[in-house]
Amino acid sequence: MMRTKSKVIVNQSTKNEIALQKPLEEVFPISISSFVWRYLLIAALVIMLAWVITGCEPEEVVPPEEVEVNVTAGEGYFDPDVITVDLGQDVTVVVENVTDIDHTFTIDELDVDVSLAPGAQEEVTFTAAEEGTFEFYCDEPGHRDAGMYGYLEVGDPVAPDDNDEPYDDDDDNNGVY
Ligand SMILES: [Cu+2]
Repeated sequence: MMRTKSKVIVNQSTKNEIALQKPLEEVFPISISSFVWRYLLIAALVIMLAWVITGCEPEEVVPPEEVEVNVTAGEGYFDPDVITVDLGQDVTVVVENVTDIDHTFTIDELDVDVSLAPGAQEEVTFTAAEEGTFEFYCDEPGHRDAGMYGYLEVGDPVAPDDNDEPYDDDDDNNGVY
């Protein structure tokens, strides 16, 4: 009883499909279905490709345009001794000399050269326009060797192999100068 009933429904829908397909094929002698489907498939592939490419791109990180860093110039050290900024940032370094002798805060590559009187606090602003690692140091005689140096890392940081090794370790005076 049930089997007979469902058989009738199947037969009816098959008849309906045939009835719908026939006029379309008559109006468009070249196969309309494969023609349309080809373009739909290409469109779908283009959309998927665009989606994949967009998805694979790293998310754009927009760093703040300006950054301020406080640095202490002490007896034989800068603190911090590594400053990390993003490429293109305008960097303001505020250096405080906490000793009773003269120091400088110098970065050769960026034309930064600030003199620091005893107890003085000075600030210098520059643009981190180039990616890389740049040494900052004190230009007073002997101070660089004594440990008054550090590194400004711009963009993708390339840390020196050993930050404890000064540029010239020949005369190790253990921070005394
Ligand atoms: Cu110094």
